[in-house]
Amino acid sequence: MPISEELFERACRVIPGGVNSPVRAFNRLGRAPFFVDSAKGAHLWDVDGREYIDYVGTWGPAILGHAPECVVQAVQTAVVKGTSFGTPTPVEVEMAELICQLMPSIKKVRMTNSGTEATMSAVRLARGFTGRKLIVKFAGCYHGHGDSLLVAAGSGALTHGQPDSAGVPPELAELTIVLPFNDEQAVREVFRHRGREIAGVIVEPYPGNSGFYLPRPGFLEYLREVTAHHNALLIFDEVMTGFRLASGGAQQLHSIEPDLTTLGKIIGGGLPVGAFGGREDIMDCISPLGGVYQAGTLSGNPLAMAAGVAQLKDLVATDAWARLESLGARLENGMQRALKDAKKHFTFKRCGSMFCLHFTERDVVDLASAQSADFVAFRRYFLSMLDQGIFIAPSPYETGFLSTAHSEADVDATIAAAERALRG
Ligand code: HOZ
Repeated sequence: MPISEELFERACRVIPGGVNSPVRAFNRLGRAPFFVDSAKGAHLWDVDGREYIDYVGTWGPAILGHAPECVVQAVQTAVVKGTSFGTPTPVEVEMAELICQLMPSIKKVRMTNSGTEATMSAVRLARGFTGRKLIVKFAGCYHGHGDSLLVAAGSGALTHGQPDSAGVPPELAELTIVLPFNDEQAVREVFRHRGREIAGVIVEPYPGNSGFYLPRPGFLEYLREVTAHHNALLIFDEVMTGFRLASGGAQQLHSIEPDLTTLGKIIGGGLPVGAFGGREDIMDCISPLGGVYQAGTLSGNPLAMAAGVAQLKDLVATDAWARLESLGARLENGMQRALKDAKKHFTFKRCGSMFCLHFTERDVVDLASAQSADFVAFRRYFLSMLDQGIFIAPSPYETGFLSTAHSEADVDATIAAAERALRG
């Protein structure tokens, strides 16, 4: 029996579903997940010695690929000085300054240990600052697993059929208004009726948790306008897009200044991390300056900060975004060609290094269109790609990630594998 299968059997006995996060399960795909032994650059090796070109990229953080030299060195240097102190360290200041410099809408930033903590805290802060209760989110967007945001959620919650999680009291869920992404009219209506009760709108500016798709021209700009008009806060969840779509994230692409931004993934270089930041008057409402409480023993952890600072500095120094765009364009062209050759009219969406092949002929602009995808076709494609040594997320509702470590040869091999998978 392959070692992965043995491990999975053992894991299932002691870990719910055998995994420490539901997105890692291959449940609906009829196979056990593989267990990783090691990773370097754009490649993963499993415990059975199989090699994969990786497009999961640890769900976003690995923008320089796995174990990049700069991150490994930074962590090695930091670890011998101690792993956590529960008191401030210089590298936390460096990280905060770097974030504020790269994302000018952020005047002050607080570090957390995960994206979930960041979004949960941003929502509490929006409520504390405005004195209002309602939060608006968009169907299929995933903002971590805080109670207020596990309503019509994407990612693993959607994949496993639990977009509205059990255990979230209805009284709390009622405070979250869910609207279709890209539907300006729906946003207008809700603000017309309940504008004075809305603390904030939280949005993934480029949704990446019900597959990946793009905002219609003007949609994000409208969110900025309507929230400002009603004194509600605009929260950009840039956990996935931050420092990935551009040095200043999606907000830079649209020249929008959200009131608050949530971050994670890339800023930890693969170590556990999150952050939320924004306008100074809002951020100063957080304890110990203000009455909104938020805390964490390991927040601003020196290893995570060292890794994240090293990764961010390398991205800037190498202008990684130009390289990512060129790889992304190569992949997109090749995939469109492969689709055409296979006479499949599926929808391919991409921005920079984020992409998704939707197994539907409809244009994908929101959750409903993403859900029109053919799951059986996805499953066939996923298994064929895996068998050919290409690892994409085990769900049609996730995003593919390129890294600067992917080579043109990796991308071309992926396109060739996709051609075979689509024909099969
Ligand atoms: N935000 C991640 C991708 N959708 C989810 C990662 C996880 O839940 O483990």
